[in-house]
Amino acid sequence: MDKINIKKLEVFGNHGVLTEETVLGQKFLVNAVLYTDTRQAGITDDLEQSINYALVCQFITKFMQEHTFKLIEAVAEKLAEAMLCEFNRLESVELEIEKPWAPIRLPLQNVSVQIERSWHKAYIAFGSNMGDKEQYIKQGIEVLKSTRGCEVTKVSDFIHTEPYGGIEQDTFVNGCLELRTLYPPKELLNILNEIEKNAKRERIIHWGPRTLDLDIIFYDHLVLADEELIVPHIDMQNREFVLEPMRQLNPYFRHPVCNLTIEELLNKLKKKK
Ligand code: PH2
Ligand code: MG
Ligand code: MG
Repeated sequence: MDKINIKKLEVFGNHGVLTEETVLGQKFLVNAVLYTDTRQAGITDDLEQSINYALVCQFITKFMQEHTFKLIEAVAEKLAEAMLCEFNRLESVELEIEKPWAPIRLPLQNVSVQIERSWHKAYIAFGSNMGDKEQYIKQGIEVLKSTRGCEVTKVSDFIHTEPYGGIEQDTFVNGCLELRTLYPPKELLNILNEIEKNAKRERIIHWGPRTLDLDIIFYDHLVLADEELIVPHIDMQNREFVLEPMRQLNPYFRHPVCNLTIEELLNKLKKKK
């Protein structure tokens, strides 16, 4: 992707572990790489089509003056999040916070922390088969929408499905949503678990009745498997109640392991039956 580079923006701030640092303040230098598509701005010569780097520099300066953190790690983390939420066209940011006057009583030239943070695209399947099923789902989606660092970009129709997996239980309402998120996979999982808990979800029977189930189906094209989380969802290719709503959202999304599109997976599953 294209980049806009900001080098050595000087900000006087009060970040530091030592009290003296938070009282007296010191010089910080910020390097930022803004990842954004500059093609349209390049063609039209229109600032509205890009990110105004003057505004970005003002934003960084104000943020670093109005907040106080002990660690430059925290300065970088919180500033990156704030920038990604503030500037619409900013897809990803590399941030380096330098502290050239770090008072460690040794002759160091410079010390800095450098991070990269991005928006990610995840697909979440939702399901409910207890109580007011649609209401539990709608409420869950509202909570996601109001979560900072999460934007719900698409929601499929709600479909009514028969229970899958051999446990006798009530019919389900199912669907999928597309999420733009700043959270890495496990933090996203924790957020979804928290929303399930707030919907009075109790984990009694594995695969049993639930007020609200929120499963990560895809996270970008990432492949991840450990005891806590498996992405893509390990059984999604066998579940029409996931593939059907996924087809509505993005039929040509390609499963990173099977290397088949949603549409191909769905056709394959339907043939099996
Ligand atoms: N979820 C399960 C088990 N079985 N069946 C349907 N129809 N819908 C579900 O969401 C579902 C299921 C475990 O997550
Ligand atoms: Mg599930
Ligand atoms: Mg689940």
